[in-house]
Amino acid sequence: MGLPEKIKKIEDDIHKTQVNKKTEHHIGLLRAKLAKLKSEMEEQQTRRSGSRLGFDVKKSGDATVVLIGLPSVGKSTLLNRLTNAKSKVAAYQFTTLDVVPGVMEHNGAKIQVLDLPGIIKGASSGKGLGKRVLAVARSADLVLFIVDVFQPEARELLARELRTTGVRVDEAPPNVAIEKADSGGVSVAALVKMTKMSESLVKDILRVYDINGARVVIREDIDDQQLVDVLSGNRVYVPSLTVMNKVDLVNAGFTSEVSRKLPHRFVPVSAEAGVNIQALKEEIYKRLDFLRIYMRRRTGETDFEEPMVVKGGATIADVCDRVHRSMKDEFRYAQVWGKSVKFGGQRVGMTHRLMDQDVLTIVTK
Ligand SMILES: Nc1nc2c(ncn2[C@@H]2O[C@H](COP(=O)(O)OP(=O)(O)OP(=O)(O)O)[C@@H](O)[C@H]2O)c(=O)[nH]1
Ligand SMILES: [Mg+2]
Repeated sequence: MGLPEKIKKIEDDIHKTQVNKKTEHHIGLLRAKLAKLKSEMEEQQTRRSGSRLGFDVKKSGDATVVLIGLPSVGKSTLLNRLTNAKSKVAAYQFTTLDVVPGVMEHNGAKIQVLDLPGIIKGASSGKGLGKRVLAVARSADLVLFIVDVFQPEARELLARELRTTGVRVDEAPPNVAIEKADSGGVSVAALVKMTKMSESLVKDILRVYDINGARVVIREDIDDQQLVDVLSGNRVYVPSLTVMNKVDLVNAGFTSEVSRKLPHRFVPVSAEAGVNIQALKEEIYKRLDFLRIYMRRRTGETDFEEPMVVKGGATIADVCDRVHRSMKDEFRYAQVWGKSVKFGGQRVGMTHRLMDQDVLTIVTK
């Protein structure tokens, strides 16, 4: 049996099985098998096509934001509003056929924004340019879902297509550690009460992934799909923001009515009329979770005029990389004043995580 037949068989099996307490284990296991076969097939296809997936675009700036939406929702119009770019805009679908980059400057950060072709249902399984578009989203720091005011429910479709390609939107990586061992079977240490899956299902799913010896430490109440995410090792976790475009076509009452019905918060804008663009820029900036780091020279003056903008979670090592290529080799220690340390001037090493508005001195050899 080839891969497609195996996949079909499991899908049918899942479909046939009624979901209840008794079948939970069975279904969880089938889902794990299905996920593994699908990624095998994915690998096979990429090998065959021989080409790299995605569009050729060089990352630049402090962070990269991608515009994901159905055709004609106004992605290109919005890119042109947010940045210096001039992406083609037209009233027919699939106007944009390639990635178009632009740069948005906000609060001292240079943010790369990528306009992309529209995607449709089935994009992740190869419809249109879908796969290539979704591949670009994998390397983004933020996904901007663009929806039309008349079709806001498209947000779910877009997130589902991303999910299928291994992108987890607004989720944190599961707090689970799997330490492989050569032998000794699988042991499970659950540090929280597990309500969504049993220990035996954890063990069986590990077996699907050919792991027969390991220590699994579970620090979060995960389900079988999250465990599969950990095992597959190629999931990416990206935050998102939803933008509702074309609000100029409706009245304010309509917009707030729509927003009440939606499970997600969104930013209403009119890309064409230029409504609420400044607020959107601010939201994008906030969602990217930037840190402003003020560098202090060894002589004692601090440059409060031009902070270095780095991504949230950045360490001293990340700052070193930004200052100079060989900085890390010359590094002795750093001193920090601000929220990330207990006292001002505290000495820290390369792995220290910085916080917004920290003042930093790097002492080199
Ligand atoms: N009324 C109104 N029309 C808009 C707005 N933004 C875009 N449009 C129009 O919607 C149509 C599609 O705009 P595009 O920016 O080309 O849409 P797109 O999402 O890039 O489309 P594709 O590249 O085909 O996926 C054009 O006719 C735009 O003028 C808006 O805020 N309000
Ligand atoms: Mg376009």
